[in-house]
Amino acid sequence: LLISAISFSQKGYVPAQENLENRKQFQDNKFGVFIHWGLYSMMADGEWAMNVKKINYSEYSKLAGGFCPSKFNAKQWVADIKAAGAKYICITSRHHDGFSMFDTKQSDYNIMVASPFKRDVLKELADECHKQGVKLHFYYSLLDWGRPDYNPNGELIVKEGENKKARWETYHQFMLNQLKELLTNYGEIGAIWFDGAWDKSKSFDWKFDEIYSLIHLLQPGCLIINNHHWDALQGEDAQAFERDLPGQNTAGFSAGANIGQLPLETCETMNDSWGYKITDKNYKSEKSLVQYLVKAAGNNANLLLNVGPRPDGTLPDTAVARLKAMGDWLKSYGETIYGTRGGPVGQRTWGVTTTKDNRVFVHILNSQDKALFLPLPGKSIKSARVFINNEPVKFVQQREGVLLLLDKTPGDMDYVIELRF
Ligand code: JFZ
Repeated sequence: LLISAISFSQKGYVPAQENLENRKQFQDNKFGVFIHWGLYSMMADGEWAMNVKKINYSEYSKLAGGFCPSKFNAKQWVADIKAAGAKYICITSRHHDGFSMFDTKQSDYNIMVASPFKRDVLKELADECHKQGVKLHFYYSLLDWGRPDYNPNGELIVKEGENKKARWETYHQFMLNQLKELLTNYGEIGAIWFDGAWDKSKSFDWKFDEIYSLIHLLQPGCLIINNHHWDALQGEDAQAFERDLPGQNTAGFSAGANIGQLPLETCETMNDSWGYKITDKNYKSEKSLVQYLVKAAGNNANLLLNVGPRPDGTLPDTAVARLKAMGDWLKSYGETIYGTRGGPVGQRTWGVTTTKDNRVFVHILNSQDKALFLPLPGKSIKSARVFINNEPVKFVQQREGVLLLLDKTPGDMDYVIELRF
């Protein structure tokens, strides 16, 4: 396949049958684990360390010579992530620092050539994911702090005068070549998750048409997700919301994004960092993580929850403990999350609802009231029960909805009432 020969466009993009099936499965899966792992993990100060600390690029790249995550064990990672109840993994194939965590022929700045480790961790992870039935997504940065042909805005990387020599074409070709490798050498890939488009103005031409065409040509089922914070573009298969539930904009990233028709995904950190940060102990509680997953589901979105592995290749203990806790909760309550869609009642201060077939799950996350009115005009309810023990819940059917009368004040992490219609 000659990439240079690809010129067709995504205008009028019609997703292939397997793409539509993957979109449905993606939505059914509801919960994925995000992994930010790279040279920056060695600095233990987040994935932006080079930029934040204004480290010269050639100095930073020397980290590769010491990157030897001898405790990396793909089997263990996938087992821990499965135990969390997560159904997919999205891992950084190459972050903004430009270091490729896979066997690429497009640059020597990669784990096989520049590090003493010389193991293709993405390949090991891909094989293990396929073995254990977990979908694998690749994060791919559009922005590169090191390549002069990316023409970064940051003067700290590009020497004076070098900007002028930047040739965007070679960078674009480099990305196409790497994406071809990622979609050829690692079996079935669930999604490519782009990031970094926000580095340029909205009018900048990334030639997504060509990039997306290549991906859909190589793997028509592969979902394209782009964390650009705008409305979805032609050719994309799902819409990402960074550190916010769809429709919210508390992190200030998603102001330009309306909720579209595509599957939705919210990504969030488990502590306050994406890449490993040794001082960051600010882990969200088990309760707030479970509740965030529930709220995402209630808002018809997936949760992509991040962990930042240590430079030795292991997941931080607290992260593993939190994943385990979520998995334990999902063992009991997964039925009210997996395979559901958000609604019919939108998010309220007391919680959210999810739906599957003729059932509605009322997730009471925060309420001291024994009475709860659900606006469900025109719907008549057959039964209401406490999900976990099937005990009947009294209800009063009204024209505009149903009034639930609980025996006790809901106090759990998530008190779930199942309604049948
Ligand atoms: C991006 C990355 O920069 C970050 O390192 C991480 O990978 C995260 C998942 O995605 O985060 C952003 C995205 C957007 C902006 C800043 C950071 N922005 O719009 O300024």
